[in-house]
Amino acid sequence: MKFLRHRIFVPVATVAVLLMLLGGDMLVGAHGGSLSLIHSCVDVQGKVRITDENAGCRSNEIPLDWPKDNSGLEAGLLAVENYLSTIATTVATLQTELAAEIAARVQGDQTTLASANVYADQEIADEASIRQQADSTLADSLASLESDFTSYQSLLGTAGILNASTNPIDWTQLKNVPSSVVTGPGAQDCPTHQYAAGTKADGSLVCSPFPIFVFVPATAGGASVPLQATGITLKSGQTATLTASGTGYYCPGCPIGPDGSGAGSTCPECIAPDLPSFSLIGKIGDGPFFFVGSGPVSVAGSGRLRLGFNDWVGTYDNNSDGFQAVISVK
Ligand SMILES: [Ca+2]
Repeated sequence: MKFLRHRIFVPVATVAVLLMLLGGDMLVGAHGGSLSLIHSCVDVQGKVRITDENAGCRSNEIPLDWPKDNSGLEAGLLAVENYLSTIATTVATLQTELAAEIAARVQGDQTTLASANVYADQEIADEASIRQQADSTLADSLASLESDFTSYQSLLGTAGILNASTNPIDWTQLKNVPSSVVTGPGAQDCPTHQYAAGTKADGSLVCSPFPIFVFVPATAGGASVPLQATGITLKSGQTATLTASGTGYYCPGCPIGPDGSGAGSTCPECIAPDLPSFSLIGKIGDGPFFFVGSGPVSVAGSGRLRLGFNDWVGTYDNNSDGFQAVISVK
């Protein structure tokens, strides 16, 4: 037995691992009942346990049988040794493969983690970039709004601007705007010999001494340009006195003064057929057109005073320049 222990000691140390790994179940077996053999079980430490012919080996043992005359015992031991050696080799291979698999998985996990970190970093960077862009856009919008607001504040604080026809703001669409801002101030609201030059945001008037100077473009009265507002709203009993000068063009290369074709002449094709062609004309409220020319001419009525150019209907688009009107109200 000393010899047997020595010969199988080395491999069984490894077999022990395999037995533990595999639970030893695969090596358990009965001895087949042959009475011509000596039956034994060899444990993982190389100890031989003689058994009867029908016994089974334990989970940590392998069966070993040899003839009762001991013939073939050496061959059997060699077979066991070879078998254990093979198992040891297999275990070593499995251990190597297991170590490689573990290393590969660790490497794979590290690679995946690194990729995830790179992806996450990129996502964070992208998100930060988007946020920065949004912040920048918002800042630009706020700056633009602030600029617009400053401009509107300036408009609100400037006399004569709120209800100007050139003002892009439609005050009639706004809430809490004083009615005088929307309709325009009346001349009667200012002291005698003064006119309402404009309205402040609080509805109070800005009054200025007459006369008022109003430029009337030669396009005023056509389909695309309304009659020129003067800012004057005449009340019954008031009289406006107008004079005018300057040169308008009723076509390219066609200059004309405020009298047009001359007092007393008519123009059936014009917007005011009974008045001289290409002359400065006026209207109070919804009343009829009246001739202004170079003036002076005094008119009375009730309503807004507006001025225009008496061109042929549909021929205003080729007009340019215009007349300077001077208006006083009493
Ligand atoms: Ca024309």
